[in-house]
Amino acid sequence: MYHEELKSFPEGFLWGASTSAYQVEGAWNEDGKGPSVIDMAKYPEGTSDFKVASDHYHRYKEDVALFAEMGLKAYRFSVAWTRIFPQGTGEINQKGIAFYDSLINELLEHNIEPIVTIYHFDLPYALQQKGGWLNRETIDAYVNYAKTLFTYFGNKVKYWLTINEQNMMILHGSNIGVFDKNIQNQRKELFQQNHNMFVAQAKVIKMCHEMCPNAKIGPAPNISSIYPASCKPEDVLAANNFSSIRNWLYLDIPVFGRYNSVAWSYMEEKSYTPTVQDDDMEIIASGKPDFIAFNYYRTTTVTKNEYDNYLADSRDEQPLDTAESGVYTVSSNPHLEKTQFNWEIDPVGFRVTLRELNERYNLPLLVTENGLGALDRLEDGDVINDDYRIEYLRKHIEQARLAITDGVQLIGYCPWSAIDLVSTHEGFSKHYGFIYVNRDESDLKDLRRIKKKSFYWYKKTIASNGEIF
Ligand code: BGP
Repeated sequence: MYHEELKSFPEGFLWGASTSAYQVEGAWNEDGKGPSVIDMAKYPEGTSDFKVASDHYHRYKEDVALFAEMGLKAYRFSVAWTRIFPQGTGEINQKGIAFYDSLINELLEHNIEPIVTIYHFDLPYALQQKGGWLNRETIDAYVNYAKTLFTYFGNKVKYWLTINEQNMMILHGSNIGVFDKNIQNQRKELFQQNHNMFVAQAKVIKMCHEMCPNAKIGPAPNISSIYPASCKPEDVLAANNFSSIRNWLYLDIPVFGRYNSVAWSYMEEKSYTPTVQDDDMEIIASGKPDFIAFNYYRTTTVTKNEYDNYLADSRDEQPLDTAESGVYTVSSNPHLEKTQFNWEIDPVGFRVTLRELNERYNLPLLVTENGLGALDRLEDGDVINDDYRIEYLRKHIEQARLAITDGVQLIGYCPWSAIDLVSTHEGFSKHYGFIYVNRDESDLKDLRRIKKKSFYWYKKTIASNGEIF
């Protein structure tokens, strides 16, 4: 549909930007912080670790002032579980509480709405050593951790996100650094971890509603439309399979309180089904989200899987280059351009994804990530001409507006990332931010902040409520 008149972005639209704790904060072992799985993971040689990252832990006031200058209405960040509970559970580390309290206050003073992710990949290592999400004690630890956040920050934070990209952790966890290869290959155990996370999430949603009646809470998976590579019915079926396994499994559970039937039958066929305890489904059905947050970078195209017992999970291509025997094979889409990091660019797919989510769940939607990773170059005079990023974001915002005109209830847009940070698995040179941080993979230089061209562009976009491009 080519609308002649576009609806405006709604009043109070959450124009924001995102980060996550371990990718931006640094100070990995300061003020009592314990190690997380991310701190203990091995990353490709030559890429930065997460020890200093963007040093946001020490420079958050300067960063928030820049976010305010850009005009952000919202800032989506995560709390590092190991700052609050260094061992995942036990005694509260008051210095961790003090840091986030001060960050939240700083945001509120600048009229920036905090959107808080409770858990973004960085499970406490101490819990991982006791079996991680396979051990149901982790459910209790997560609930206790979330309860602590609600107790301390529940009167200030209106938007909470339960778990970032649970689907990517399950389908891609060893690349992210949340599981080692052994765990990643134990598919049955993996889906048990998945189930336990669903139970934990539902408990926390319910608790949030009880403890913070003025707040809203939702899950934050990575959702993207799945295209069949051709109109061959078998390819269409493969796309349908992968949609259920990659996307709907993660949203049917919180929204409808049940397992997606195609995903469940896939798990049965592969002998991956989790053990579901007596009252688990009741618990799951009792924690309904207020909105759906999701991260969108690109669509995925699949064909019928032709191979027997073929399972691939390559490191080279992102976000998922996976195939499963008789289910689907991810392939590339010849109609789409790619980023320098080989990710397909698909703004129209963004509109399609927004519509699909709207039709399926009929809930308000919040985009918690969308953006372009690139090898930005600092030019003379402290200039970064990231026109490619502006182009990417502009096209996605245009499609978001079309989706709003289509009737989608979109409440906010928080691109990745507010400021440069360490990529999940491709180091510091893969820049995403509106604000440049002067360092490279190994040389920390002066870590000074420099506004990119996209900073000024986004500022104008926000000021005009998405009208000026
Ligand atoms: C998402 C994660 C983010 C972020 C982003 C970009 O999957 O939620 O943490 O890293 O992807 O990915 P990458 O850093 O691999 O380019």
